[in-house]
Amino acid sequence: MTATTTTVERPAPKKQKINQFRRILWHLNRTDLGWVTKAALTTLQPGARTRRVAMLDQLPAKAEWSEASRKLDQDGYVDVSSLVDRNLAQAVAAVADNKVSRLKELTGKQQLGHKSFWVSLLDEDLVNGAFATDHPFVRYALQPAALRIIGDFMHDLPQLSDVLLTLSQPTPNQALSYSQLWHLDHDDKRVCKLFIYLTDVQNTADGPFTFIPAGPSKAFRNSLKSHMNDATVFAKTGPDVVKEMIAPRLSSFIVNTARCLHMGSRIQSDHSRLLYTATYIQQPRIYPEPPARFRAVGNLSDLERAVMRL
Ligand SMILES: O=C(O)CCC(=O)C(=O)O
Repeated sequence: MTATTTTVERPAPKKQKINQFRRILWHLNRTDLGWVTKAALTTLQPGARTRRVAMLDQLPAKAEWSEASRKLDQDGYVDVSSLVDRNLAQAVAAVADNKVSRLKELTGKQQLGHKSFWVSLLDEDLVNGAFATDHPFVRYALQPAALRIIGDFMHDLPQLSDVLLTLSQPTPNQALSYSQLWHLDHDDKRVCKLFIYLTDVQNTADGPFTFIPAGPSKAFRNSLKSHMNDATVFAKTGPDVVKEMIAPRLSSFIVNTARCLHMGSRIQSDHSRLLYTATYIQQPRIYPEPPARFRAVGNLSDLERAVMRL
């Protein structure tokens, strides 16, 4: 038998160049140059923003929501516990409690991610990766108070990007990683997260969401460093600017996580924390749209469809 050799033609490194270009763009978008990308993409959709703003204007308005929006703009965060619909928060909590009561069953099924301290419990609620729009997690995120407060801050109808339930647990003997370290969110240029604590967060041992308000966070605005330890951060700001969100179950707050440096889930032994998160961005997204996260179920208004891009 004779051995044959085949010469494999290597493809030109064009793809590599595109990937390199994307990587550079991704890094640039994390700095203030990302606003140029945002402006360019906005001009490619003439009239879209005007239509969204007209929809935003259809939402009810209240003086205390405007005040919350102003605080979000100025400080980068606002406690909205007294402004949001308590019944909707209870409905979120009921779903979450049910998941936690079936923790063993659900973690057995979970597709384990890279964050060992975070357990995602909602996988069973997804069809092709998408939530039904009548899911309590989606209903909470669509409530007028949230859309109005975030929308007035963005001067645009927000896009609901994702909803999430995370159970944070202790990770003894492991170095801090990912969201346990200080970071900004770079999903887009304007990112607001609406949280509900679904367990009491009474002290540092419960791993509170911890952040630095927008003003002192400016020092990190154009930093290409991604996840930083306390020493690196405090060298610039000192520790006094840090705010820990210590609050009881069902407390709800909004944070502009693209502007406020933040971390959390540093859970001490015997503690755990259950957290709901809804993430909103301003359209058009500066990165390609991910697969649909929501699927229409029941009656939806045009405004709700626009918020979820359905
Ligand atoms: O677990 C936490 O408290 C931090 C969450 C976080 O970093 C985020 O939602 O962006």
